[in-house]
Amino acid sequence: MNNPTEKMRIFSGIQPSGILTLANYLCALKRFVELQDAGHECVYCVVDLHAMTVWQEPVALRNAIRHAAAAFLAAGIDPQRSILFNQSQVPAHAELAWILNCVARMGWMGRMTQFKEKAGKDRENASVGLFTYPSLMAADILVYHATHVPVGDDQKQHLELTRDIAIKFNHDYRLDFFPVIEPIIEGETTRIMSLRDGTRKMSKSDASDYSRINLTDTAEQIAKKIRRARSDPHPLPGSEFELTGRPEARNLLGIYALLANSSMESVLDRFGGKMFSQLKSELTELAVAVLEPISSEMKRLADDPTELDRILGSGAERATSVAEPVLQKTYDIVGLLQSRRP
Ligand code: AQP
Repeated sequence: MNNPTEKMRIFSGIQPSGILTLANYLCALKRFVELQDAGHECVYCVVDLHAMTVWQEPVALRNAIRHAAAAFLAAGIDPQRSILFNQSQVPAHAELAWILNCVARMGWMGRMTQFKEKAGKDRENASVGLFTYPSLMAADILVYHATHVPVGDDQKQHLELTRDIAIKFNHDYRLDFFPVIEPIIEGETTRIMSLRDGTRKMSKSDASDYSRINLTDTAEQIAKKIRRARSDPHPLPGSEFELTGRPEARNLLGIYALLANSSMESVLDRFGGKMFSQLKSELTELAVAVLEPISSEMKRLADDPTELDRILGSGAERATSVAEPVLQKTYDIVGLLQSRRP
């Protein structure tokens, strides 16, 4: 648990690789808002360059960038208090990523499970960007000298790699320049699983729309998806021990706990011995109540793309003013000549 009085500089991002999901909300956006509201200095980014590591149709990508920005705002990110922008508007990310590519080792990248999962069996055909994705992620964080990074559990390995890159850079150049970041992966449920398979993570790019709840889903769509969510034939478990080997039960109960801001223990107490149908009906009611204000605000914001672009542009200017001096100092440390830059 973090010390609430400690001043932290937070960085995190979300890829505009599709419509944001309930998992993005519960394990990322909701936490981002809590950290902002706790008074920390927060930099939040729509990581559009990361989304490009797999093919994106250009018009759809542009829409998805605005849609993701709308999701941040609708969830409660205040662009006055937090810096909110899209990554490609701040070139320092890609520039630092090149330097960090030269620090990171092939072996480190080769061990990344996200690359293995996304590249699948056809690894020869995966983009080089997908392979070097973690260096860009390290640059996103380190270019702000961020100290803490809130993410879902699926990003833990990439954050460990960010630490390794920072440590190696500091060691190679005999300086204490990049902070060794701390991940913020807190709570009892840090990974939300697919509604169709409790052993696979809920993902916005999953081929099946029934595997996830999108932040833009209507009440009817949410109800239908939860009704169809995979379950098992037994009554719901009443203790943490009984959850073993019941991934679908664990997932739905975990989602309920996060939406209700309650502990897993109290949710197990409430539903232990009951049928899945009861959990599904109460979960639907709760999910609709939490998501409805967010989706209607997203809809309202989406109707004004000029305002969204203005917010992202002004966030990018603020982000640049933090990132550029760090990049310049990095160029200086590694011995690059920058006579034309102020
Ligand atoms: N299923 C999940 N459970 C917990 N956290 C999750 N996050 C995403 N899915 C889950 C968290 O959301 C933040 C943004 O993730 P991202 O969109 O940048 O990348 P991702 O983790 O690869 O998410 P997706 O939905 O699976 O995207 P695609 O399908 O494009 O690969 C991160 O903090 C992540 O941990």
